[in-house]
Amino acid sequence: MTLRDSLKLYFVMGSQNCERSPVRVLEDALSGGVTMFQFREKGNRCLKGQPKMELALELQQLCQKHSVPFIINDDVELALSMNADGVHIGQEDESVEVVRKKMGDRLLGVSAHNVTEAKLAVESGADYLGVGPMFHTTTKNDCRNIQGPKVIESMRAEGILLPLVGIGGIHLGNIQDVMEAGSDGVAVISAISKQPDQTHTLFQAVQNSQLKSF
Ligand code: FQP
Ligand code: MG
Repeated sequence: MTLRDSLKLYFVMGSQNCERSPVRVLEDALSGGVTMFQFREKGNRCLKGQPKMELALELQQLCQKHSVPFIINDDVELALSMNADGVHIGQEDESVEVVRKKMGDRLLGVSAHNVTEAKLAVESGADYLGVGPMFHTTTKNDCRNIQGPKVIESMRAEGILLPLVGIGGIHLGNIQDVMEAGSDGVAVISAISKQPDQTHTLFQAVQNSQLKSF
């Protein structure tokens, strides 16, 4: 599978996002067709230290069973120590160049909110971009202004060819708008963590809107 394929339905989650056991939530999500997973243990009621690492290891094993890339949010040291497939960092995290050196050939995702940030991330060695927030979201409390799918359109128009996913407030009803703007896939937290049994429906929606955009 190419990275573009892996980004189709990117599930981002930590224990703070789950109404039941995160292991069960991820199991259902993987069975439903999630193509990439990011462990984002962050915010209210999140785990730290040893319990965080133990959960990370358990979720990594599930991903390996399904041959789905396992990415860690923010925590580069944890990613290296457990040999994760990659990390995702944002504009407020360590610099892209430094993390690229630490990560070697592993995957490096970078958040970009506009064309300038996107170009800089590409030059600095990102493998893919997370672009958002696409829509209103209550999941991330320090979130930026809503960019809308148009920001993806403008990145493509400015010649950014790197694989990218939209994130932020994405659900069944707006997947098509994100895909038609030129996204390779969608990243979601709540749409799956609150309804893991809806995963396959979301996957179908990504697949269908992808066919239409060609
Ligand atoms: N895009 C993606 C994904 N994952 C993310 N975690 C973010 C964007 C946001 O550092 P950041 O990254 O701006 O905030 P936080 O560390 O709180 O998540 F690629 F999955 F689309
Ligand atoms: Mg971050």
